[in-house]
Amino acid sequence: MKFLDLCKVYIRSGAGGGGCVSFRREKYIEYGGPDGGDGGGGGSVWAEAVDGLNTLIDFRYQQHFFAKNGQPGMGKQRTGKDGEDIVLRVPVGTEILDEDQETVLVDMTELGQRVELARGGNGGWGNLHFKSATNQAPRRSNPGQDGVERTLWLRLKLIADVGLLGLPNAGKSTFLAATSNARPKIADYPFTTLHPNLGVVGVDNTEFVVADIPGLIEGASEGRGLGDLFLGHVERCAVLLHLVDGTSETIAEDYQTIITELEAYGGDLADKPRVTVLNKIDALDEEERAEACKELEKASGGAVMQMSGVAREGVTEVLRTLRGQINDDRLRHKPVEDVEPWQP
Ligand SMILES: Nc1nc2c(ncn2[C@@H]2O[C@H](COP(=O)(O)OP(=O)(O)OP(=O)(O)O)[C@@H](O)[C@H]2O)c(=O)[nH]1
Ligand SMILES: [Mg+2]
Repeated sequence: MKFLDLCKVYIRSGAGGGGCVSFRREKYIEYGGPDGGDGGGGGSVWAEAVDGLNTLIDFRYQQHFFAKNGQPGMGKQRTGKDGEDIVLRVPVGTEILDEDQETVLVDMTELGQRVELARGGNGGWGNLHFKSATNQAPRRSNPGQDGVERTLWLRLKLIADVGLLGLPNAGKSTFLAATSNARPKIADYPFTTLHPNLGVVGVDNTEFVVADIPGLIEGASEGRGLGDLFLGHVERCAVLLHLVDGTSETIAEDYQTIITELEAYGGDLADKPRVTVLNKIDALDEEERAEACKELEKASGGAVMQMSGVAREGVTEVLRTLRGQINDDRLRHKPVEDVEPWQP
């Protein structure tokens, strides 16, 4: 699955209906007076952040969103009907940008957030509205206001739930590739990953987003390697997954290097829930596994899980543990497919 993260939409709010010029005409009633009603207001175009979406794919198929015009006023003091509003349903985390693709108009970060993108035109006044003591038979009415036409961009920033941490070559990209549909570059040299990758990972009917970032090295906070700016991408994560290469000779130091960099980065990153995993256990025998695990447990002072991204050993357990650290309202639930397949 490819992440559609940028879409262009064309929106137009409805124009208001015109006011009406009309006079009361009835048998035996002289000077019936003006009775032209007002026009109805045009519909507005709104955006709303809704649950259960995680791509902008719907906007690939429908790009035009035009709200209805208001109906004109009519005689007998009848007001025209208002045009109906239109709502663009976008996933949480969508940014709405102006036509220049740079100005961010609004960032839809909260569930249920609603913004008006284009207001419908007001309806015009009918001549009933213009009657006064000195002008008892006005022959004027207002036209309705025009609608607003805009071209906008929607940009979805997937907010990752899990951030991957580790030295270069710890197997971060391999883990992402093994568990999601993302296809990051994987190779046995450091700094294979130059840009963060996102993938949607599914476990037990729930889904969450994992971010794979470039490896950190000692001194990253001072700009060594690729620096630690990438940690910004995992700042909003619920939990961090720290991978330690089990085939390394220096497991305890490897672990400590990352923790030192995390603390140097500042913010609350070092206080985030963290899952520590000994990776690449397929390359170790029983004895080596136990030894490496003990060393890592001692260094981290907490529980350590074992996994192999290549052999997919222990991967599901790690995913379940991560899932347990993510709030239920952050998790995306897979749509239940209980619709019967169509049959002739
Ligand atoms: N034996 C073994 N090798 C692994 C495992 N996971 C990754 N590797 C190997 O380790 C090397 C580095 O893997 P990557 O996934 O690119 O590592 P990375 O952490 O993304 O590295 P950077 O992007 O450079 O930070 C590759 O040659 C992988 O084949 C594993 O579970 N077992
Ligand atoms: Mg990588």
